[in-house]
Amino acid sequence: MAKLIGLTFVGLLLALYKNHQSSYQRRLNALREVTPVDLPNCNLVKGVETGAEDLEILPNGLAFLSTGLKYPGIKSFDPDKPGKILLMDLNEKDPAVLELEITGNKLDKSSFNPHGVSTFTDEDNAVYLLVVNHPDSKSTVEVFKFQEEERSLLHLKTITHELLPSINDIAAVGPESFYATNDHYFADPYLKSWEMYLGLSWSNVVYYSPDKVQVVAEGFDFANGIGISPDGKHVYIAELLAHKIHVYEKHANWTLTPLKVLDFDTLVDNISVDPVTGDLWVGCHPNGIRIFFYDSEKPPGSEVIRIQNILSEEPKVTVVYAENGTVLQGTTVASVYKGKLLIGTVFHRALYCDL
Ligand SMILES: *[C@@H]1O[C@H](CO)[C@@H](O)[C@H](O)[C@H]1NC(C)=O
Ligand SMILES: *[C@@H]1O[C@H](CO)[C@@H](O)[C@H](O)[C@H]1NC(C)=O
Ligand SMILES: CC(=O)N[C@H]1CO[C@H](CO)[C@@H](O)[C@@H]1O
Repeated sequence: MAKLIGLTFVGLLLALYKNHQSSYQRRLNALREVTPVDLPNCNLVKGVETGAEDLEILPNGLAFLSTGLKYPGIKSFDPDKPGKILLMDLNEKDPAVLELEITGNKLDKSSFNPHGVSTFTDEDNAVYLLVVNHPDSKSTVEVFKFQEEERSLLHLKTITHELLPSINDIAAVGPESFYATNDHYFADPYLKSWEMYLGLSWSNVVYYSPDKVQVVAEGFDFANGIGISPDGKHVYIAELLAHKIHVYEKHANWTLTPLKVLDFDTLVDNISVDPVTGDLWVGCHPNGIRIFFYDSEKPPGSEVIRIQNILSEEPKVTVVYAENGTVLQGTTVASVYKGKLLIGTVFHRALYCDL
């Protein structure tokens, strides 16, 4: 009898394991292969070799790129060098990148580890760059003022908060206020492995301002990119391991209510909203195993999708670019400017194409 119970117990554990194993494979989209989709005139951006995890393009064509991210368990081609913020002028014919010098004396540049970036432009046209930073595995948001003439960033402030333990991405709504997605990577990579493996969906979204900080959405299987519609009425959140994009209604008091959810066959990372058309451009990982377990023989591929009319009954979803990793590995973000597409990656290169 005892033996039977023992065997049943082992059987149960095996079934549980198998169940998790298959759900894990499904969440990571482990079996997906990429069908290539090409774009004309693609060029790798010179000077980007260690990632452009996030980027944002200002309406005047100046683009900020964060490079050199060190992320627990994820590949880095230069793990000993601090990260940087790069500037690219998309009005130039063959734009190159320039490292923005950081001025001010409160930021430790040797441990600078930039991740998500977001800009806010005030009524006097001053541009603030908010950067998620992970110095020594902590999570902070650094506020910079962009000095366009000097091509530098003046560091103004470091923001930390107990509700922001492990920030991934931010969407600025003021010089010191933003929505942020929290994953658990930096808070506790070990716990994160279990959370990821078991699909515990502990990830959330927090609204931060100097007077109020609150959780505005939760229960995500790895909340990643976040974006705001041009009219400021909707917030889009990418749920990486559930392959979903959530649309929320944004209220005057900054709370969010769920409106609709879109499903994809790819791991959706960062969302960039075209300020002119309102289209969403999403950098995606077609196969998550390859991004989380790097193998140079089977590198992670790249995929960029565009979503048009997201609020309508039938949004139009187009795969605009897809590639198996020979050219571009691990795309996280894509953004448009005047008929061109700039594509960034976690730890690899950046690609600039005609649309
Ligand atoms: C925020 O505004 C929404 C919409 O008006 C309302 O339903 C909600 O109760 C408000 N929440 C708080 C905490 O004030
Ligand atoms: C990726 O695609 C290219 C061109 O289609 C092909 O030559 C290459 O073998 C593929 N690589 C992998 C790792 O599948
Ligand atoms: C290009 C682009 O829009 N990137 C966005 C990635 O996501 C963060 C917020 O989650 C935005 O701040 C970036 O602008």
